[in-house]
Amino acid sequence: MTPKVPQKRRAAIAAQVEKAVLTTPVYDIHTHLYDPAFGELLLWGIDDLLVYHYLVAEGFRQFDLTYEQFWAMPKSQQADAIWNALFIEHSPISEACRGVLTTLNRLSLDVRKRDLPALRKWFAKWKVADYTTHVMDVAGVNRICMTNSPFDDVERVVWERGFKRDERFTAALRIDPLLLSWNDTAAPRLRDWGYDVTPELSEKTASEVRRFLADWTRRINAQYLMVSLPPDFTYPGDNACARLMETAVLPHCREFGLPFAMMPGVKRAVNPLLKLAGDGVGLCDTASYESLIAAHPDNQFLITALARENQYSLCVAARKFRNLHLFGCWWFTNIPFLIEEMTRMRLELIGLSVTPQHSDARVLDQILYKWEHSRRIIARVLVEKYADLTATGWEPTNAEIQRDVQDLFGGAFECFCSRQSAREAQTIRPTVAAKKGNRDQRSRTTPKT
Ligand code: RAT
Ligand code: ZN
Repeated sequence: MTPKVPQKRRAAIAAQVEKAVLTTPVYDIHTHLYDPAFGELLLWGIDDLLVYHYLVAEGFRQFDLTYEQFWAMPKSQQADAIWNALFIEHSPISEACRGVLTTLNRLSLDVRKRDLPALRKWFAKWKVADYTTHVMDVAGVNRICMTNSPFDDVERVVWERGFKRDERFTAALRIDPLLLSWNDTAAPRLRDWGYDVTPELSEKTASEVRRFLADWTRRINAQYLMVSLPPDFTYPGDNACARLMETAVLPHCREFGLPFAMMPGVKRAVNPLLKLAGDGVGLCDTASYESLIAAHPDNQFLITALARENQYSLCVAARKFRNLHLFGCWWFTNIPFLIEEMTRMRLELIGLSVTPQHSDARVLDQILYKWEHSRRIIARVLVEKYADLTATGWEPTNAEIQRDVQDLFGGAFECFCSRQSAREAQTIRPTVAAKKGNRDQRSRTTPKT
């Protein structure tokens, strides 16, 4: 039997791990936040916290209001309704409710008074630029990856106009309509924007889609491409999604040295009356993802799946494919019970080659609670793991613990992304230096101010 770790030694490990986990800055690799230059697209403050779609779904379980009545209200009234239903009339114990309270607590606001007007007054004093810095400092988040869709009309014009980038905000090119609504949305839009595509996926069309992806990759300096996928996605398959992946998206990712992030398992609009809050979950077919990854060994894939039941087979897939990196506890899995289970399972099956969490924040302030809650769980699991090592006589040093935590909070992700670049340098271009030149050129071509 492995010897037990003395209580004192365990307490010392816990102190070291907690310090590292609570103080190491995070690169938040998937959010719906925006560089402040996007103005109103960057949501923040108490009303946006309260009308978060996770809370809207919970609110409707308590409201007497009809869907129409709720959606007809201005934002502040919707926030009042959610506050009353979920915080005043019932104790706010769900993860999304608790999140609002952790957020306020991290901002040093007194939540005991249950005084929504006073909270609104406090937020009204802030200017967005200062508030962004304040929130990022308190949350210990130093970089935030946005989700950027050329198909979003409000967002697209900001990119086309050009602006001075805030270096703390990186970009990810989101392409759901391209892969999931080719005929109805993407093909006509691309044609409007001057790309010579046809609904049939000819060679010419694939090359025009690649031109579109190249333009947007350069314009936003994308760090990766991403898509959310329905449970019934299959590969190989004779569908537009799989064919566009093969003929345009994956060749593009190889050319630019970028990973392709897939988020499987979302059933869009299960209840359309709930709008953004109306999406559901379904099991994905892990074998399809294995086939896709196996067929493209020169691509790097990031995956976060929505269904709890897919997490185990994906961990096993990650053991088989070095070009697959798992990340985050996405959306409905972002609750303490599942974060703990998933983190423990991932660390036990794939060690530290994983990014255990992303925030998916839609409101800036949410990074305060999402990271606070996850950090505590990650620390708890790590303490257990290091204690197990100590029991064998392998004493983890402070420096080793620090290194490991940095990997979990963005280091492993960046290393994974740069591996794609290195591979590209070997297979497509002659030297790493040439690749670096390509990256520099990409940043240079990002439109300025
Ligand atoms: O978590 C969420 O806010 C969802 O609405 C989705 O946006 C999801 O994260 C996604 O990226 O599709
Ligand atoms: Zn998201």
